[in-house]
Amino acid sequence: MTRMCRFLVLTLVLAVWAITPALADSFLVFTEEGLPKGSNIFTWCDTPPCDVSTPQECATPEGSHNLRVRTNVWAGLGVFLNIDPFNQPQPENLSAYTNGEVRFFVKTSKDLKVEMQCKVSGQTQTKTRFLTQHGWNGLNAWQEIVIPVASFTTDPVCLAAVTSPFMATVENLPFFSSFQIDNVRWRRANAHSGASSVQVQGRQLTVNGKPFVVRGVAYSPISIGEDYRGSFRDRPDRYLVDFPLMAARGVNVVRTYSSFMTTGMLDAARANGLYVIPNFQVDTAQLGCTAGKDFMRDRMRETVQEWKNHPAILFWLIGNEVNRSLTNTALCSDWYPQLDSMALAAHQAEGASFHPVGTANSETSGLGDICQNGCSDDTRLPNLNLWGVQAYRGCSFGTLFNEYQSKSDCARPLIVTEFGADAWDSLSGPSGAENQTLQANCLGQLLGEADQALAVRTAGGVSAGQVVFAWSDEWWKTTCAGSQWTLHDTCSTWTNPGYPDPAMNEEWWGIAALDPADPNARVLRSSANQVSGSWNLGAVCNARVVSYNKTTGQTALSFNPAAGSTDHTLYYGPLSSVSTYGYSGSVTGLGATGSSSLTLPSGSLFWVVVGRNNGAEGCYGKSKTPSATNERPCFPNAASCSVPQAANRTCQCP
Ligand SMILES: [Ca+2]
Ligand SMILES: [Ca+2]
Repeated sequence: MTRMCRFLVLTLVLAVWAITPALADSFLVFTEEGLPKGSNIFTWCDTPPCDVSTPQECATPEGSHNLRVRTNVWAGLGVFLNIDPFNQPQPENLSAYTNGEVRFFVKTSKDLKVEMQCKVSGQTQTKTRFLTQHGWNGLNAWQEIVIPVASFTTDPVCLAAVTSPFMATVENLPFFSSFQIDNVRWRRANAHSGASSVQVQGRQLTVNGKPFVVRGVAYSPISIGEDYRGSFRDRPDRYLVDFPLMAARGVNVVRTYSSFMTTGMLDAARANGLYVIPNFQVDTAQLGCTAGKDFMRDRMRETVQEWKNHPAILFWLIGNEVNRSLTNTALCSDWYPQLDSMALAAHQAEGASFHPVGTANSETSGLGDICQNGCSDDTRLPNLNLWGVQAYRGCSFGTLFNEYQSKSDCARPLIVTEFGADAWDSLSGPSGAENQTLQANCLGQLLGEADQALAVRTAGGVSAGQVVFAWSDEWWKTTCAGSQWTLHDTCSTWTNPGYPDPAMNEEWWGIAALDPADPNARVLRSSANQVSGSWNLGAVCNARVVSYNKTTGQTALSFNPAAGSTDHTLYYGPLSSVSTYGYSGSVTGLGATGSSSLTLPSGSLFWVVVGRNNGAEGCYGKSKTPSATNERPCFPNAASCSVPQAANRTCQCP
């Protein structure tokens, strides 16, 4: 689904409600996503109104817009935080950045005065530095400047009450000179360790050597009354509520829509057994010049360097539906070569153990943009490791997976990076109604098809996983007349005849609804049960011996794979111990297709087959003898499982 990234700046943004600022690894001051929540830009110059604008230029360090100041004699601007109803900035605690730095890009022919302000005991304090004190090369060309926060001040009281994190002023200019600023942020070093080893093997992924299937949700940490920019700051108010609920549904991956991350968010993901797929945003205006492409690649490399060592990182997704807005010529000559060079830069930034790199394409011409011969096939994109596709064909994927399989020079895994159905049925009653059953049935069909397309599940399967769109409703999204961020609008902005209700209701795609009475409440829809039924580890059903060679022990099994599994293990014991489940050994690595060959030890045995995913096991099946749980004990015994059992496993067989 297209994300609207409107560039909003120079407008007074009023805080809808106050959220305690959380400490993050970067505090974004001025980026392509605008300004911090509740902040605004103030300007000053010799002859107001000051000529301050945000021109769009290809050769811009971050995205395609920057801040430009033009003046006669002197002029400047600053970002001021938490503007109150009296147009006064209010303090923000940035003391976490005491040992950090203020980073920004500047293009100027004159030295600039760079300042920050804080408010201590009602008194404003201004701390001043000059570019020449921080390595400015004096050229009128984009240069990144790094000013240690400590060179402004080391006073903890001041840093706990920052009212302006960045001001820039030029003085005594000749006529009509200008300066430009971009990508201003406060940053502090973070230290991560224990990166997960993520590999592409054929059409599959492995994590730390084990088969891994992406069972993900699209996640935008945005509350009622906010727009997409809510994702550009640390949101413990959202993720500490959402992540445990996701994990309980069998979700193992969170797919985001920005490369903005915080250590707190990633730690919370890992604590809940989740991996994260950050999404580096691509501004297609930067594809128009070499400098723009270089800047884009530099920002990607920087993201990888900052976050590669965190164990929650699964892989890098570059671009969301970039193919949607480009002609085929531009795709083949500008975007795909750029994508490959960014993938290479990411690999080089990590060394031999790099995380995979993929992109998420929209189905603009079916799968025509993917593995296009002579344009985006494996030969042309040697550094791309996987493809993402966002598929909205209705309640069935139709021939999507076969189409991908039939492509030549296209051997990588496919991940459905978005799919789903909305929960608003415009055909219900005179004015439409929420229809959880419609959404749940549609999603259930899609989940089943996606599961069958998995390479771990079906011989010849092309898929390494899928991402449900979306975790929660987004009240900011429609742009119909009268729609508001504080309203759950039901208008439709596009039509898709593939669905039973062809009206696509952008604000209703969540498997969790939001509650206007409680910002921390999530109301799980029926569709969330479809997700847990498909993704939470289940039991193996209909296990049968297809063949058995008494002399060699060679055995062929068939079984219905456990829901949510990526692999299976067989546990056996002497038949004489069956009444006590006295296991004596195991055979691992049976795969997840439900068809396995293995060698059993000699003698009379009992055995069970158990599903496995991500280091956890599912149900061992139900005992014939009713007991407290009726679930067979784990290996080697109920008191100590050799592999932990998934908390939300199910034991049902149809
Ligand atoms: Ca609908
Ligand atoms: Ca709305």
